[in-house]
Amino acid sequence: MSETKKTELKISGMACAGCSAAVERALSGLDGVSSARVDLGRKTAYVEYDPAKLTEQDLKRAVEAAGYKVG
Ligand SMILES: [Cu+2]
Repeated sequence: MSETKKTELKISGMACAGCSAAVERALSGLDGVSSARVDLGRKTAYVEYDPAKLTEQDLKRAVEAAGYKVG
């Protein structure tokens, strides 16, 4: 059984549902992410991931690679 860690990332640069969908896709596409949901109104991504495969830094990098900023 792999362990799951939950985290919230504050994301800036999202303006519409297309942006939040892009961030969700970027996070969901990572190996080790079991769930990624973005709340556009709160500008927050809720992510569940396997800490044996990924770090929070990897999540942050994926969001930035999609063109948005974390923090
Ligand atoms: Cu947009």
